[in-house]
Amino acid sequence: MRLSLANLSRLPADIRRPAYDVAAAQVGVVHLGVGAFHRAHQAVYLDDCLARGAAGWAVCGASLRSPDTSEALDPQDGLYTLAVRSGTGDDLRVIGSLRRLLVAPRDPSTLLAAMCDPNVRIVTLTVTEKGYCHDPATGTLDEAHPDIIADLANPAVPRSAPGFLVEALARRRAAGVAPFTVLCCDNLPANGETVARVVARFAALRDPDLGRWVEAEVAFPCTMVDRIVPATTDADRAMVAGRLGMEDAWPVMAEPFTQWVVEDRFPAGRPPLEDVGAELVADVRPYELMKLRLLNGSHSTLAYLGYLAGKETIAETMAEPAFQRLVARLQDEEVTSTVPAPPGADLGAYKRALRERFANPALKHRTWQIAMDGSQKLPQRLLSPIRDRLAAGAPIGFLALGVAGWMRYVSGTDEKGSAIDVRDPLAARFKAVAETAGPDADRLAEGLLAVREVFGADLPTDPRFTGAVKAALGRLYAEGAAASVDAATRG
Ligand code: CS2
Repeated sequence: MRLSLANLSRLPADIRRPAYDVAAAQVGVVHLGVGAFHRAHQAVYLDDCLARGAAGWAVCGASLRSPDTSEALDPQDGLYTLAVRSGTGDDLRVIGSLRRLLVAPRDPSTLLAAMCDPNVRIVTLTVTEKGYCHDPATGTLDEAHPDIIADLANPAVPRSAPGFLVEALARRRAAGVAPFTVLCCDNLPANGETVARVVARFAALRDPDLGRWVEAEVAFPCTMVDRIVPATTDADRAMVAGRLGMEDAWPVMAEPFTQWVVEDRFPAGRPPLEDVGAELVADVRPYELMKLRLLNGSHSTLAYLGYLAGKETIAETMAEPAFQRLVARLQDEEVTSTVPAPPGADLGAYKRALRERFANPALKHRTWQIAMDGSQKLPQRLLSPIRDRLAAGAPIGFLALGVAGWMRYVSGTDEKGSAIDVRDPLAARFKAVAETAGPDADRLAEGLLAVREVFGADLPTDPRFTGAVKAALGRLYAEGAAASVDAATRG
């Protein structure tokens, strides 16, 4: 038996299910990048909106790459299970907001048609940092990106997120349909502004007039999204099937915590998100800095150094006293001074909660998963706070240790001499640098510091930064990650 609309009534009583007529819900949101994070975050808020009677805000979810999600969920009428995992057990709930699934590479025109539906008033995105085809150091469109070149040459059959957004916006404009609001839900700095810049530039390259129209007419509110969502494993699928008494080909696993802070700028209308726990604010920036720097900055630091120390998951890494000290000192002594507290927020409580969230043993969040795409993540997570600290003449030792951990990781060889499966759009360049440098820490650091897309033009010329990173990388090679973290956090 498989999860489906017809089988909903066969679920055991302890499994929550959509409290509304799923089949009657209308699509009002197209989502690009329908992966686990979207399904454990925005889709849940929208499921709650639907349950409160906002029937026009169901989701059509598209994948820009693999057909996996659609193949798993189509036979289930788009239904899937959200398992919320804490120390006290797993709370299971079936989500119904995903009413339609599309696979962009298979059928780009159907996705474009869905984006042009006048009932669709918001296009949300979780395509990961690299999905915007931008330069991470400057936040501008990477005009040499192969997908951007392809989408400019053939705009009616896009591949990239900017390509789909601009083609759909241009078609709506031509048809006299008001533009949708573009809601980026990825962990980019100033995510709405960054995506606005990238999309307007792409549009201008197609046609300067279209570029001006996008700038003037399309809203790109900023958001801060937060929920830890590890990749689903076969053991998770088996657990869910056992509880449901039926198969779910792709449930999603999440922590209890969830937060969505949204800039309230939706000219075409929006669902009543404030009724379902989201925070609608005028300025997302302080929330974003708090989250990107304290949560994601610590996460990346734990991921690289934890992986090198032989740790499979973040919770395992956080079980080590030295790593607990690292997170505490990184956050308290370096990062907090770069984070303006959002209105009413208590940063001390936020950090304590974060450390508990990282330590949640029910979440098997792999260090390897978080280590992915470091070139796209480092700038906003570690390098921006480093810039702020340097400008203030303040020490950066723990932040630099995180950067050195990344360097050691992307060298592609672990402390036992085994290969690391480095996933990153710039992985081939890192590999070439590592091959030239061999085991020489200074040469590796110099080669990687020259990657302008990550470090920009300023940091590689600041000896306070390069000195701290080289010293930390030298110790990582000499002593290993576990001993380096231990030594760096004592005293
Ligand atoms: C993580 C994030 O994979 C990563 O890079 O740091 O996915 C993190 O779990 C989320 O941003 C939490 O909201």
